[in-house]
Amino acid sequence: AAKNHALVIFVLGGPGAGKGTQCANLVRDYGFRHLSAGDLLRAEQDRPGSEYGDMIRNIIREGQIVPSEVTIALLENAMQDTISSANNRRFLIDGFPRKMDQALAFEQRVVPSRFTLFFDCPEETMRERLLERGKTSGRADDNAESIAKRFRTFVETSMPVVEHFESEGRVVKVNASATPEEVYRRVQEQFAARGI
Ligand code: UP5
Ligand code: MG
Repeated sequence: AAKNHALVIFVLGGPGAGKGTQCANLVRDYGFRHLSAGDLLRAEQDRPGSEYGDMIRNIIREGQIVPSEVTIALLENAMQDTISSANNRRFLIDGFPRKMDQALAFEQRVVPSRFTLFFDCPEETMRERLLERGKTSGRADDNAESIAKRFRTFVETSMPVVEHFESEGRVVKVNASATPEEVYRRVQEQFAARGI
């Protein structure tokens, strides 16, 4: 399938590390297509007639992880749409994989990633950003209680994915506690060093 020729970069980092913010910069300057697993799940949750709406809503509020089959199907559909419509085969997959089984299933069934761009940020900084955003975001998980659960899931379930890729030498780590402009400068430096 065409998707097997796609260039995929996983974008990981804790809740509020700045994944979405930096992906927007990369879309603007490098022509990547940005697929946020969280955005796709929120859209599916709100799609009239979706059989997964309530399940996704509850899992996101609890900071847990939606079953792989659902998320991978949404990502595959979105990739396929882009490939057939725009001939755009460079993808940033944001906020996925968050669990070892998802990482293995995606790379086996869809396409191996080139590398993982990992935004490293202290929890306290991420908490401040999310609480600030929560004043206006309308996201059901931008409250102190959900944020604490998201952090816990990140440490227990998602960091092992980063460590797995790191053990294979496939992680590009960027310190994400600086200003958005400075973080982006660091990202561009890393991309340039890899010929992207
Ligand atoms: N901001 C950004 N960068 C900044 C900087 N350098 N300095 C100061 N402020 C900065 O940024 C967050 C906020 O911080 C914004 O207000 C921004 O302006 C500011 P953002 O770029 O949105 O950070 P991001 O890392 O994208 O944060 P997000 O909240 O989206 O991360 P999550 O990983 O928590 O959310 P996601 O949408 O990926 O997932 C939500 C939930 O969906 C998960 O908890 C899970 O329940 C579910 N999910 C799955 O089950 N499976 C999946 O595969 C994916 C998601
Ligand atoms: Mg995001």
